[in-house]
Amino acid sequence: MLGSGWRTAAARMGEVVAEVPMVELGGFPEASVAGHGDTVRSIRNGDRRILAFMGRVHLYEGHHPNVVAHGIRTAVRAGCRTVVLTNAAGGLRPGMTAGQPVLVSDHINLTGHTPLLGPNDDRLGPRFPDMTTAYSPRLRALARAIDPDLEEAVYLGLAGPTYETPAEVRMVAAMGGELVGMSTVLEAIAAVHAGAEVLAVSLVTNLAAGLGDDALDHDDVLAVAARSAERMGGLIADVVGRI
Ligand code: 8IG
Repeated sequence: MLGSGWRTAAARMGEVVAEVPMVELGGFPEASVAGHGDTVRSIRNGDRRILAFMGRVHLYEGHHPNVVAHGIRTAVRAGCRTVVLTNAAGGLRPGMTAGQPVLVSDHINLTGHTPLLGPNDDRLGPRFPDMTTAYSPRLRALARAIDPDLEEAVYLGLAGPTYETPAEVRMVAAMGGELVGMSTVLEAIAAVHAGAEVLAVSLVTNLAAGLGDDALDHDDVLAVAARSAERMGGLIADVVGRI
């Protein structure tokens, strides 16, 4: 699932054998302005088959957590056993810099939501999923073997769409959040529930509000993401090729 700044990575994953608008698959929301025309690609990479979601649904767009998780559940039902989540995020840990990719080692879900409310469908997964190793240690080790400079950090997920106030940034840091963003945690929960192995990679596009010199601006975020696209594309394609 390719978030902001990561979409060009799909071009390096292999041969595209099909590309379908998500809305045509059913269960996905009508294209919003932001997510206009997002597609899913079926990619062949040697013996592997990759489903690349060229964009995602966010909670802040007003969608139910089950809609946010729908792509993950669709992929797992289609046979995917590994879920790779990418995102852009704010960095809190001292020393982090814009343009740096970071492996997510764990998360704190402060969105106030989960895609697991309601009766549990035992065919999909357990009522009380274990989250001890939600972000696969095996896949993180594999990614670090490819790029030894990769750091790991705890991702704290908020609903957004506002960036944090300075007081909220202090709260996030006090709670142990080292990356902060508006995606990923609900998808990771749905993937773990469904029995998939999860790898998540954040692209630090900005230092969290108040930690950098400037006010946060979405265009700056996109500019950093665009500059990092090449490295991110290579990284994710290499990882996916070796899973
Ligand atoms: I890119 O600083 C990106 N997404 N919540 N805070 C939150 N989400 C983000 C940020 C950030 N940067």
